[in-house]
Amino acid sequence: MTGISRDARYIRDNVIEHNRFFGESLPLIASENVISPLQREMLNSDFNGRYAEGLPGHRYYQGNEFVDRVEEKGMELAKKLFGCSFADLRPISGTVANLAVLFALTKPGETITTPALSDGAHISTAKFGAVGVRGLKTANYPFDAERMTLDVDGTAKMLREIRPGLALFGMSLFLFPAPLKELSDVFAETGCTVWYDGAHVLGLIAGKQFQDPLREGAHIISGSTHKTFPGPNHGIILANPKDEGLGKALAKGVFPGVTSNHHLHEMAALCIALDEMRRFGRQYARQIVLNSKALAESLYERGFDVLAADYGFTESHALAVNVEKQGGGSECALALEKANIVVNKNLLPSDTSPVHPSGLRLGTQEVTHLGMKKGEMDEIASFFERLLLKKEDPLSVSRDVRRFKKKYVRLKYCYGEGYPAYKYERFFS
Ligand code: DSN
Repeated sequence: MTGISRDARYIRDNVIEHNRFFGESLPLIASENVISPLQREMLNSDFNGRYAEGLPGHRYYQGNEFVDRVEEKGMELAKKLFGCSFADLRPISGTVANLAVLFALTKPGETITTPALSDGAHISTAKFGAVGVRGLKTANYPFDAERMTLDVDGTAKMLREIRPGLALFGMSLFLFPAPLKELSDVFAETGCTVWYDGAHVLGLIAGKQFQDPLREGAHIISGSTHKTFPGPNHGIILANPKDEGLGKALAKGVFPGVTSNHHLHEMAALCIALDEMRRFGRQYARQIVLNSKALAESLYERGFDVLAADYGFTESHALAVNVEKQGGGSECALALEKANIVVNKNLLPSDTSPVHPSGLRLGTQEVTHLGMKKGEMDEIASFFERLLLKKEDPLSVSRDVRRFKKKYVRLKYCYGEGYPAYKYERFFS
């Protein structure tokens, strides 16, 4: 076999180093996760190199017999898991899913209502993100920063005044359920289509440990499939369309709207993830929420300014900490990385600079996937305390983090439980 080039070796070495780094670190970014060995097998299949534009049974290429079977099974699994009549597994990311919804349901120049970026909305709802690409205007809901959720009365008033065709809910800093039930009368009165960006909480919804948007007033859920939902990097749209036209419009928004091919290897891995969540989802999602509450409590007791302290901190996988007094989000995130703790800086309500925000956002979905429970959350909080409050040297904290992490590098809540989560498989020596 021909040896690989220096450049190829350089690339591979860096990927191997990345795997090693994550294997030795505490992954606490609220939008990430690791996947099961069976999903990895799908990613490594010949589906990667193929095209299947269109929907099962209505493709533009030959060679799709088995792809069609897989995608049909996945759509069936998604409909059952989320209790809906429409499932599209073709968006190749959460943002692409959002673009597809926007292409299906809006026209340039219209106004949609959304949460504000600084209150935790996703970048695709901003003018310089997907809604801007679609040429839309946005109006932001009023927010209750104490409770870290929308101000229900203010939002109701705003929806009555603006009467948007499309009202978007859902966040990237998603601590508490969106008040859909509370607003359902207003939705009916104004006739808006209610769209829920569930990227962050999709696994919690699948595991029945958060709100159930499609039963609370939402018509559409979009999302990525790799956060609390422990699947491949991909996207999904789920809906209970008000009429047949809505399902058709959504499907057309995806293809030919904003995708051509839909990354079939990821789609196959997503189908496995849907099945894994049917089997393991409840237990997994329950532990994620228990862990985020425990981590928030332990950080708070150690002296951190964890948001929404009077309201139980969080009901999701995520929590937010104001670290202004410890030097701000950027500085703290960098210090944590030196200690092998991976988090991201985050805008908090009233912040204006995304480069120097005052917050850190933490998520427990990946450490939960690795088998951690309440006791481990306390241990993690103690690393934060040593580093950010007691200002201990990052390298000495890092030594203890790496020692601690050695026990948590194998997957739970999936087929192949116990498989090494950060394993790198070599094909060349
Ligand atoms: N950028 C992701 C997040 O961290 O929330 C969402 O796409």
